Amino acid sequence: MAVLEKGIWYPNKEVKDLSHEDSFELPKVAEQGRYHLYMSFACPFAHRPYLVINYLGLNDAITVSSVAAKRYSNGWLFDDANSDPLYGSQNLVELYQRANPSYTGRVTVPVLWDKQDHAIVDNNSSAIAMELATNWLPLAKNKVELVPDSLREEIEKLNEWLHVNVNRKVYHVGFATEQAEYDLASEILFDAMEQLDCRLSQTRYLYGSNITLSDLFLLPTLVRFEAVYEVHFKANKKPLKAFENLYRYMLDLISHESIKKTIDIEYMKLHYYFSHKHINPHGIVPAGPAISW
Ligand SMILES: N[C@@H](CCC(=O)N[C@@H](CS)C(=O)NCC(=O)O)C(=O)O
Repeated sequence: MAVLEKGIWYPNKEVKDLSHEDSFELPKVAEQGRYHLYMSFACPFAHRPYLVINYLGLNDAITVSSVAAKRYSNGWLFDDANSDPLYGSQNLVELYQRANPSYTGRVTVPVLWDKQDHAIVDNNSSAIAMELATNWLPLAKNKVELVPDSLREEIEKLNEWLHVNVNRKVYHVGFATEQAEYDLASEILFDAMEQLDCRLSQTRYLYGSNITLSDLFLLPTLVRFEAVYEVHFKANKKPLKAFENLYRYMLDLISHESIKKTIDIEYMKLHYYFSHKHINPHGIVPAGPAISW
């Protein structure tokens, strides 16, 4: 773990030692060309706003770049393949320090960056994804309402449930250090998967026949399951393929070219297997599994 505390970088400090974490609450306004999204192709949370940008066709309205796949104890880095297009920074810490020289908190992706004020607008993936899906719609080429007004409250509730029981829970499974902790996390995760599989036996997407923001919250975890979570995180109580409806749903979503192009399996594998030395000490990246989609 690694944190910034009053602007000073501690690569090996436990996050629980932090007395508080600063947040960014700059005013948000959609504006063509003004903002940049720093993300990582590996991170399921950063995948949310990246999916919204691609599905809605916001690519001309906002620029996007990824950090490097390999993460070391000193945090997210940039390299030749994935450089910082705005400032040529060496790592993400520099950007947080540039935005707020006395920042205290984790240095995470995604980051929504204001190119005009050289500032972080937000670093919360749920809030960024919601913002792009709603207030940025006028700038979108594909003007699909991912959050119809009549469903907004329900979508927010389901997104939170997905975050707690699926998107984050799979990390609790993978990072458990005691059997009982693993067993409990695995049970909660796979109960949630069963519930979702059942829901999707009745409906094409989570809310009927139209894709909503909730689908773009669930998908990032599903597309990482076979290549990473089943092996690296031992999230294999039941293979994803055996959840017939969830699997059909995942394939349906990725049949959209704008969604499929956001998925980079090789980058994901390199990131997870190489970077999590506490669960894969030699950083060996497995050859498989072969992904059939
Ligand atoms: N608040 C964040 C958390 C995102 C998050 O946990 N990102 C991970 C990568 S998947 C990260 O950057 N971790 C770095 C760290 O915790 O030091 C969000 O949901 O936007």
